[in-house]
This record gives sequence, C-alpha cells and structure tokens, in this order.
Amino acid sequence: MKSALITGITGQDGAYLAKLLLQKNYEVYGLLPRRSTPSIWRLQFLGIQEEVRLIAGDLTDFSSLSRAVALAKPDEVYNLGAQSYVGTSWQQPVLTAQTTGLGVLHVLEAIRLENSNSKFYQASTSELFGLTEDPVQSESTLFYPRSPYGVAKLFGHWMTVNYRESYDMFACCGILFNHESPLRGMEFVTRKVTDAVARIKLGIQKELRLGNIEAKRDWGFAGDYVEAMWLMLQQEKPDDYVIATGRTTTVRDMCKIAFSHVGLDYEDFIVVDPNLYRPAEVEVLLGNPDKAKRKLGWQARTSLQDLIQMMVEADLERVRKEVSGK
Ligand code: NAP
Ligand code: G4F
Repeated sequence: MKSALITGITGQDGAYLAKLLLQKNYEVYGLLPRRSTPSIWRLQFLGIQEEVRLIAGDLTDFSSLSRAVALAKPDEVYNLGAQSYVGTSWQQPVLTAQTTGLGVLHVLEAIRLENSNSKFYQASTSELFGLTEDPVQSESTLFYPRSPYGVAKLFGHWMTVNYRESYDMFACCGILFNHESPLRGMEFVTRKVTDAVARIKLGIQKELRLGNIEAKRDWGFAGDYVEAMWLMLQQEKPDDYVIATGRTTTVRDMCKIAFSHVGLDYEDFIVVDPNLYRPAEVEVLLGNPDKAKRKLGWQARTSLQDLIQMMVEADLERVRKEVSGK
C-alpha cells in the first residue's frame, strides 16, 4: 500500500486529493496546523474525516515537518498548504512569505534530511505569470508575479526546481490556473458570487459588492485538477506542467452565469466597489494545457457553466438549511 502526506489537507484541494488517494487505496496522512477550532469541515463534507490520519504540524515549523515525514514515511508528499488568498497577501506579506514561500523549503529540507525517497509535488500557480506579455501562458512563459503571494510562490517554485536539479529529487511543480468547487473558500470570487446568488434568491441579501469585474480567469473544477497532481507523480521523470482549461472568462460573465441559473439578472444586484480593487491586479490569465494533455493524458472535463451551476446548487442547499435552522 502506498502512503502520501498532504500539507493543506483541510483546504479545498487537500480534501479532494485525499479523497482521490483513498479511492486509489493509499494510506493518507495530513498535516494539521493548530487552530482553536480545527477546520475539518471539508473532510467531513466528503465523508473522509475518519479515513485520514492527521499529524499536528505547521509549515512555518521545520521540526514538525521533519516529524511528519518520519512518522508517515510517505511515498509521495503533496505540498498544498499555503496562505492562498491573494488579497490577504498585501495585509500579511510576512506571514505569506513564511508560509507560502519558506514553508516549501521546510518541506523539501524535511524530505532531504530524513533521507526520504518521497516524490514531491509543489502547488505552483498561474499567479506566477502576473503581468505577462504572453496572451496564452505555458510552461515556457516568463514569470512576473504581481502580489506578495505570487512572489512567495515564485520562491517555492524555484526551490522545487533547484532541489530537483541539486539532489536529483523527484520533484514536480503543477502550475495550476484557478480551480473552484463547492468547497472553495468564501473569500474567493466564484464562491463569494455563488453564495450571494443563493442568499439573494432566498431573500436574505440585497446586493453583491465586487471589485474588478473585468478581470479574466481560466477557471476549472478542483475535482478535475487534483487528478493532474497525482498523475505528475506517476510519470517516469519529474517535470513541471501547466494545468488549465484553455478558456478565459471575465468575472462579469461568471456572475451572469451564476445569477441567470436562478432566473436573476446580475446587473440588478452587483455594486462595483473601488475599495475592493487590488493594489496591483493580474488582469488576464489563460493557460495552455497542451503539455499536460500530451504527457499526462489529462484534460479538464468540467465546463465553467457546469461548475458555477454546481456551486450555486450547493450554496442554495446550504443556505436553505441555515435559514430553516435544520
Ligand atoms: P486553501 O483552500 O486556502 O487551503 C490552504 C490549506 O493550507 C488549508 O488546509 C490551510 O489550513 C493550510 N495552511 C495554511 N497555513 C498553514 C500553515 N502555516 N501550516 C500548515 N498548513 C497551513 O487553498 P486551495 O485552493 O486548496 O489551494 C491549494 C494550494 O494550491 C495552495 O498552495 C494554493 O496557493 C495553490 N493554488 C491554488 C489554486 C486555486 O485556484 N485553488 C490555483 C493555483 C495554486 P487552515 O484551513 O487550517 O488554515
Ligand atoms: O477569486 P480570486 O480571489 O482569485 P485569484 O486572485 O485569481 O487567486 C486564486 O487563483 C490563483 C491561481 O491563479 C491561486 F494561486 C490563488 O491561491 C487563488 O486560489 O480573484 C479572481 C479575480 C481577481 O482578478 C480579483 O481582483 O476576481 C477579481 N475580483 C473582483 N471582485 C474579486 C472580487 N476577487 C475577490 N476575491 N473578491 C471580490 O470581491
């Protein structure tokens, strides 16, 4: 039986990946950072909270990572833990650098110093491209991050490449474009919108305040994207891959899809609030997933329309229960 250690197991991707690996008969360990109330609701939502083994630890604490690797003896380590919200990275740049940047090095060092042969997956991001001049971004596009989050991820990305080249480690970076689901954090724009659509439809919210609705993103479904992470670690050689749908849509048009699913016109409810604009914006992201298709046999299966409808339906169900107290 193979074993895997997932940092960020309580996050959106961590929960979906844990479920996928359990289905593949892995023994799944997850790093659990100390919180006054542990946030295991996503594992509960997927019904796997009893099946994963949680190890106390934090990405900012090297010793806890070393201990986690020694305990789990993982064949594969997936580093998904991060301060992952771009907006917060301007308010907490040092924390973001320590968790999202230096944390990657802590995991790599834990693997190296424990003499572990674990394969390593790093959650890199399309935010690395930032102010790119390439209209379509691929593995060869130059990086130009636009936020403290993007800069921290750049450090993690190059550290991973460096450990692969320095120590012959089986280390891969997945350069994933935005991916969403009913388990997405509430602060990200798709979930903020689908939650608001449900509340407005059920009469408990009047308007939705957003920032830059002309920004474009290449949005896919998280459930599809975790399969690509696993596939990267099953190849003969380690490498880096762009994972995307190859389509881009404005926040405005994503709102249109969400509101029209419940028979509403988004223009009646959206208020553009300049206070929600970012200090530096990534205006357009559009990925070229050709390499992933050719080498991994992976492609996105869920359309944006289906994804947003799935999220609106899940939020309607949850908000209805909240309202009725059940
Ligand atoms: P997420 O839902 O925000 O999950 C982040 C996870 O990291 C949570 O489990 C969180 O635990 C954990 N974490 C935060 N600080 C930590 C620390 N100091 N020590 C240990 N764990 C810590 O993010 P996601 O959407 O699943 O994304 C997974 C990874 O992919 C992240 O690295 C993200 O930056 C990257 N990424 C995401 C996307 C996307 O569109 N979703 C695209 C590209 C790359 P708590 O919940 O307890 O705080
Ligand atoms: O949903 P977002 O906050 O995601 P963002 O910034 O693209 O980052 C996500 O995807 C990255 C991959 O590209 C990940 F690395 C990262 O961890 C995270 O998962 O914002 C998307 C767009 C932005 O242009 C933002 O300015 O939506 C725009 N937006 C407009 N109004 C808003 C809002 N974003 C948020 N969160 N909230 C708004 O009210």
